[in-house]
Amino acid sequence: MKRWTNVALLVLLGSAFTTGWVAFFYGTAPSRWSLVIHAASGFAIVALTPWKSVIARNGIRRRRKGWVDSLVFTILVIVSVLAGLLHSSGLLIQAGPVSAMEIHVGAALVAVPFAIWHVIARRIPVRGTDLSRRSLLRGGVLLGAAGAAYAASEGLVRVSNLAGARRRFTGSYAVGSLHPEQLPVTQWMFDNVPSIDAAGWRLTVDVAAAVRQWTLEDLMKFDERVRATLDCTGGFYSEQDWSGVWLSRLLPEAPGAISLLVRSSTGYTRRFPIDEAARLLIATGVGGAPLDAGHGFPVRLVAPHRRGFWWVKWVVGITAEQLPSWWQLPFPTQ
Ligand code: HEM
Ligand code: HEM
Ligand SMILES: Nc1nc2c(c(=O)[nH]1)N[C@H]1C(S)=C(S)[C@@H](COP(=O)(O)O)O[C@H]1N2
Ligand SMILES: [Mo]
Repeated sequence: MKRWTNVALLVLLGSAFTTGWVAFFYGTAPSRWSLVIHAASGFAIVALTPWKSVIARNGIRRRRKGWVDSLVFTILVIVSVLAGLLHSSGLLIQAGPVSAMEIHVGAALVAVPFAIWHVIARRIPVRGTDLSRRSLLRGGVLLGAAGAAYAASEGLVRVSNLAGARRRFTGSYAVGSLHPEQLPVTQWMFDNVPSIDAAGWRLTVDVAAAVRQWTLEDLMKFDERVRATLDCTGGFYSEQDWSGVWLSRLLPEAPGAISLLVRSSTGYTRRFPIDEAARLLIATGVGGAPLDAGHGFPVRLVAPHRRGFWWVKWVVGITAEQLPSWWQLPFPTQ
């Protein structure tokens, strides 16, 4: 049971980590599916506590080199799981300046090097019997129990009418929908709000070497609108009425181009399939008023059905390229 427990934990940690990021990547149905697997993996990790405690107690008694690191690792996993449960139940969504979701993901990220070290330092040789009938059966029982516990917890959240009952399929909570003044200002990680002078600002659209520069005045002549939901991976969403111009209107024919690189004045970029241009709004306003600096003045991208990190703010450049849209890191690095 000892070997089996450790191997199961390895698989479950990998599953929770992967499905968490898959859920962040999509703003549509795959996000929900991956969160079901995610939550079940998390519950299964918790369910293994009685067995893992025995292993850990033995290890700690032996004071093996690095046992303190294993304790730090344990604390990080506990913090991450607790923050995940607080977020999902709605018992604690925000703790001062940070959200439970940020703590959840932050603790998981910090735990990664500890997890790698733990598995290498305490490595166990893989054996054929790890895939035996009995091992797989145990795995099935564990996942069944974890799935049932997850379903029960969701039921409990609804019956007790906790805030968690009102979260979106991505797990996010509503903030200030249709009240643009309540829309939070948030960055992916380290970006700073630039102050941009509208008079000198230009939007450079570069398609097959035909470069066109748009002024804010040019763009303000359009008044195309969309109601869209900005769903931040920090754990909130907000529906707003955006106005501006569909990106496709700014694009001349682009033979051979298959993606669009949208660039912020800060260097933050995201790449989109060129076919999506008719569904991407270059927004100059929200709720009938111009954008403010925090929300992307003079223009920002509105990418309905995509998570917030695709909604590039302070856009200065759009380039049509022959690179596939997946030719980028899955998440921004700034
Ligand atoms: C939720 C994830 C995990 C936590 C919180 C955790 C925690 C711990 C702790 C606190 C110890 C005792 C201190 C030490 O010996 O360093 C330990 C020992 C150990 N862990 Fe883990 N661990 C986890 C996952 C894993 C995984 C994925 C593996 C292997 C694939 C593993 C293999 C071991 C082994 C072999 C020992 C040594 C036991 C002994 O010396 O008797 N652990 N773990
Ligand atoms: C390996 C570490 C992780 C573990 C053990 C873990 C575990 C959990 C648990 C137990 C929950 C609560 C599930 C529920 O009651 O609905 C949860 C929620 C969540 N986790 Fe993780 N998680 C980990 C890492 C991550 C990462 C790296 C991300 C994102 C990149 C992430 C994203 C989420 C999201 C979005 C929710 C909210 C789901 C909802 O409210 O429906 N998690 N996680
Ligand atoms: N240039 C730039 N654009 C950005 C970000 C950023 O860090 N830099 N953060 C993104 C993220 S993660 C979100 S959720 C939204 C937040 O938009 P808001 O501040 O208008 O609510 O902007 C997106 N656009
Ligand atoms: Mo975000």
